[in-house]
Formats: sequence, structure tokens, C-alpha cells
Amino acid sequence: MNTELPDVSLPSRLAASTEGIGFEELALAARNHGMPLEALRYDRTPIGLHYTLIHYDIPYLDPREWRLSITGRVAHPFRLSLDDLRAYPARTVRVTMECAGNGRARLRPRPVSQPWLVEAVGTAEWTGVPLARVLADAGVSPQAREVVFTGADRGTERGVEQDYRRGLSLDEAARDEVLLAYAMNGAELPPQHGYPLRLIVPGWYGMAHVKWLREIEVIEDPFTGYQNMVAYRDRQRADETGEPVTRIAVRALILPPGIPDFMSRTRIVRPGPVTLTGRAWSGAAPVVRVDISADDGDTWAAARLGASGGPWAWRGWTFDWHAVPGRHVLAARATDGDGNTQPVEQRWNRDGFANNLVHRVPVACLGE
Ligand SMILES: Nc1nc2c(c(=O)[nH]1)N[C@H]1C(S)=C(S)[C@@H](COP(=O)(O)O)O[C@H]1N2
Ligand SMILES: [Mo]
Repeated sequence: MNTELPDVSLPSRLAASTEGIGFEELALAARNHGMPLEALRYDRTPIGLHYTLIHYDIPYLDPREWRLSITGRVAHPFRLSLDDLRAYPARTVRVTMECAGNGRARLRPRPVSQPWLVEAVGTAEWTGVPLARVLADAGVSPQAREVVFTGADRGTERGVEQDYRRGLSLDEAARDEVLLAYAMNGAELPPQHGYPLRLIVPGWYGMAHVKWLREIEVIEDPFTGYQNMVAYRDRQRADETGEPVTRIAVRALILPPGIPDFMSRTRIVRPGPVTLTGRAWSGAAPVVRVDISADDGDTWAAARLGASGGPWAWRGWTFDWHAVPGRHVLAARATDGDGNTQPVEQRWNRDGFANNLVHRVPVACLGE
């Protein structure tokens, strides 16, 4: 067995053109599950159906011993217990979260990492304390620019041993809806979603929502840690610095209609009216339009939008389709209030981040 740790100077790997998904990717996929697409039915994804992504191991934290430290460029550094946090006025925000690597497995060449197709998404109601409130109590120094969030999980990535740690600008961190969350859908956080406390940054891809929080440090200079400077960057070549991955790109998913074939998961429907439904979201601005195609993108027509789930949550849509015998490819494309829409061909980047390719669902319509 090769016990050498990979060298950070080596870039993450791209699969060879003929290389299928391997055991390393399978091991990640088996640990980090997606949301079954039939769970697009729920406004709020039930715990257990929400996707999970865990770089290292799920840490075991004893709530009696666990404390959150607020340190760095603050007038009053302090530590909070779970009861201290619960004593603050609570706020609940419904948030659609998506992994920045969603869609990676279909890129060519394929970046070798967690091989998501489209299912790395979920929507939950997170309850906790607005981070701004805790920072105000700490008294942030006027020179401060960023906030660094450290989780209790530790591992190595490309040779670098590290705690999972992400920096966020103070401007983003101070937004009203950024939470230190201790509850998910009204229940205490389950271990896989960050028990006892996690950060929630509505509108941002998953990597910003640091789980198992143990320390918040206020700093002056830009944070240069691994998860901001090496990982989560949109780059074409391994030797480029690239641009940081931030907010969730607009996307719609189709709730696969009919019934599935076990192996291919091709959808099987009967001829006649079929009501198509799904969800759409964007981290930049609310979704204002969803277009549906039943002929693989040749023609599009507008879907009806459902009620808004709030500024940070996905929105339902419905579309009446009349299925005729034959093979069809359904497609959905969302547009947000900033005019962002989804590509029909995905731009490639080296680590497979921020994909939002139009969702396509093959359907076989069988005679009665
Ligand atoms: N401490 C810590 N926080 C973390 C991670 C992690 O590995 N460790 N993974 C991040 C990533 S990449 C994603 S996509 C989200 C996933 O959150 P979920 O598992 O609750 O859906 O958590 C983020 N927060
Ligand atoms: Mo992620």
C-alpha cells in the first residue's frame, strides 16, 4: 500500500479520457450522499434526504465540553456554550444549499473528486443566532476585514494537514441572515450537518457553511488558508490562482416524472397529460422565470412559478406536458432577477465548480 501523502505541489487529478469512476470516488460518493430527486417535492427537505458533504470525518463533540471561541481583532474575546447561544434571540431562515462541486462528474475531462451528478442540493430551515449579534458583543476592531471560521474536523488534503477552515469578508459575515445555527428543520443539528453549531451563509455554495464550529477569529489581513486559496477556485490550469467560488449559480431541477427503470433510471410515463414539477434557485437574486423543453432544448415554454419560499430558498414550478409514445428528453432552464440563466453547454473548470448546466431528463413514453 502506498502510504505517502500526496504533495500539495501536485495538482488535483483529472481522469484520463477512458477512465471510469474509480474506488476513491466511489468511497467519497458512498459517504457523501445526494438528495434523491423525488425529494424536490418538499418545500423543506426532510433531515436525512438533504445532501451531505464531509471532507474528513464527522467529529464527535460532547455538548457539555464544547465551546465556541470568539477571538482575534475584537475588544472582548469570549467563549460561548450551547446554552449561552440558545439564550440569544433566535432567528430562522429557509436556505437552499448546494455543493460547489455539483455536476462535476459529467465534465470532460472529469476532475477526480466527489463525483456529483446534479443531486448535491437541499433546503432546510436553520435556526440560530445572527452572527452579527455575537460579533457586536465581541466589539470588532475598526481595522478588521475578515472572519475565519474553524470546524472541529481535521484531515489532510494534498499533503496539507489542516482543520476545516474558511475565511469570509466581514461585509458578508455581517449580513442579517448569516447565522450560527444550532437547529435544522426545528430539531437539533444531526452529527452529519454540524452538531452542535454551524455557520449558514445564505446564497453561498456549501463550502462557506462551516460545520462543527469551534472558533471564530476576526482578522485584519486577507485569510490565505487552504480552503480559500487552494481549494474552491475557478481555474483552467493548475498553476493559476483562479477566482474564488462564492454564490450559487442559478439552476432548476426537474422532479423525474413517472416511474424509474431500476438500472438506467430512465423515466417511464404513459401517454396523456403529465404535470411536470421541480424547483429553481439562485444565490444571486430570486428566480423570476423557468423554461421547460420537451424536445431536448429545440423549443422552450414558460413554466408557472409557485409561491416564493423566501429570498434564500428554492421556488417550485409546474408545467403541463402532453406525453406521446416515444423517447423524449425533458429540460429545464431557470433565470434569476439579475438576468443570469443556465448554459446548454457547460463551461469547464479544473476542479468542476459552480456548474449549472440545464437539467435534462430522458423519458420513455410507452403505449397504454
Ligand atoms: N467543518 C466542515 N464544514 C463543512 C464541510 C466540511 O468538510 N467540514 N464541508 C463543506 C461543504 S464542501 C459543503 S457542500 C457543506 C455541506 O453541508 P451539509 O453536509 O450540511 O449539506 O458543508 C460545508 N461545511
Ligand atoms: Mo461542497
